Amino acid sequence: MLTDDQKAKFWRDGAIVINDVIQPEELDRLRGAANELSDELEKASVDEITIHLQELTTRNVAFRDLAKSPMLVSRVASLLGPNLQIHHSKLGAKPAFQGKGGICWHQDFPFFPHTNTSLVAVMVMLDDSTPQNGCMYVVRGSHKLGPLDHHLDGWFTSCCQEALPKEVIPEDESGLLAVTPLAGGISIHHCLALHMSPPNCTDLPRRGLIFQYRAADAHALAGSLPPDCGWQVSGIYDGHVRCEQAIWKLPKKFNKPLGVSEIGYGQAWNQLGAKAKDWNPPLEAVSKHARAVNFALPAGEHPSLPGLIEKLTR
Ligand SMILES: O=C(O)CCC(=O)C(=O)O
Repeated sequence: MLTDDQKAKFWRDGAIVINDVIQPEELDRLRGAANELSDELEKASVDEITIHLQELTTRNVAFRDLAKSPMLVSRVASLLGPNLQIHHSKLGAKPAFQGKGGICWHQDFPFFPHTNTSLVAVMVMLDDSTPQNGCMYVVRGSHKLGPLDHHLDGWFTSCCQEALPKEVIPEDESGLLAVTPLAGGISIHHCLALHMSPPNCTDLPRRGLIFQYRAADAHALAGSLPPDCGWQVSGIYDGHVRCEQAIWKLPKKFNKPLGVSEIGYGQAWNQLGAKAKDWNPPLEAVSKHARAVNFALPAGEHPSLPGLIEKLTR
């Protein structure tokens, strides 16, 4: 369970850090399980970029046990209620030393919109997370902004493209929460928290196990789902869908020619009958939202904290 103070901090900032959650023997077991994935990480070029190796709960029973453990689930239940499912899970591995692996400013929700925003990610650190090795930074309070646009020229970019309202731009570094759990600690961040992480500038990798939880009444607006999506880790699923009154943009993934799987998460999003598809103007013509701002990180750069804030203001 979270304390009242932890809950208040989470709902104020959009994220919290809790140390000493995983006992040393369990941490060894999880590191051993993660080491077994090193070939896969290498195949995925972990020396070059941060790899998010998906389907973590299917890869080792140690990860499955952890996802369902009261250590994590009871804390998430303090925020989202007792009926909880996994949406997806992954190993996040940031490359060592070479100043690589930066992740631009983004929210998680626009990647996988649901009927409501009762989703949080728990990151369990296998290594200490520090500013030097590319810890996550969250714009405090940004989860209250609602979903921001991550599209450019009609295509989903993975990076927030929207200028923030003035009142939300941090005046100084205190407006950013550095998410720095030590190994065995966890962070929990809200699906709308605007966050990024700079490159790793140490000679050691930085690994975290990421579990995306959702309230059981949050339904994904998607037609194809991660393999562990919908796994009930606590409470019940009673068939109700809770819909928040708001406007979500569906991520139009990857710049492929129209008609060749332009919708990355399946066809349930399709709202066009066979004839209307021919009669309508091309999708680009109606969904183009080019913005002046792109929060992507230049490759190889380890920006200062004022530099990170500047990226939110441009
Ligand atoms: O690994 C990190 O530092 C950031 C992870 C992240 O941004 C995410 O999972 O959405």
